[in-house]
Amino acid sequence: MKRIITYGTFDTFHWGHMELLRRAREMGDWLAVGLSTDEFNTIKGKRAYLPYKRRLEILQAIKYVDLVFAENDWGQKRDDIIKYNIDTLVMGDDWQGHFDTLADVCSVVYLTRTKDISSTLIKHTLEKQ
Ligand code: C2G
Repeated sequence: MKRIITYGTFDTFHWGHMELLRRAREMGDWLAVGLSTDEFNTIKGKRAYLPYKRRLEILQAIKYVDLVFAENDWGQKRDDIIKYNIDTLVMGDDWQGHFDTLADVCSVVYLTRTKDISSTLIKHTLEKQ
């Protein structure tokens, strides 16, 4: 049973997020997602359009996702990987290299970001209306 983990805000859920989750899930048998809380987004300098509760409900409805838990800070990944007995951490390649320090507890894979879609683009389009 190959267990995969990934993290993110997943605001205004879109096919770029879906493609990341699909490819991550297809690398194994089980996928956990660390979902950034609203408080952690403040630390990340991000303001999500949707509150955590809504973003959680959306991710829980995605067939590629087996577990969603709160991501509260940058430093919890190592503990999460051990707690959930993770084989592979998967992130989009905008994070290329950022999590290589975790390579002693799991493999780390960066997948190509899906082009021409982002939560920022969606939010800007929404705000213009
Ligand atoms: N993503 C993607 N293609 C896009 C947009 C996003 O592949 N067009 C990927 C990102 O690379 C990331 C995941 O989808 O792996 C979630 O994206 P965000 O919600 O923007 O995540 P981020 O704010 O980068 O948070 O501790 C890690 C952070 O929580 C990651």
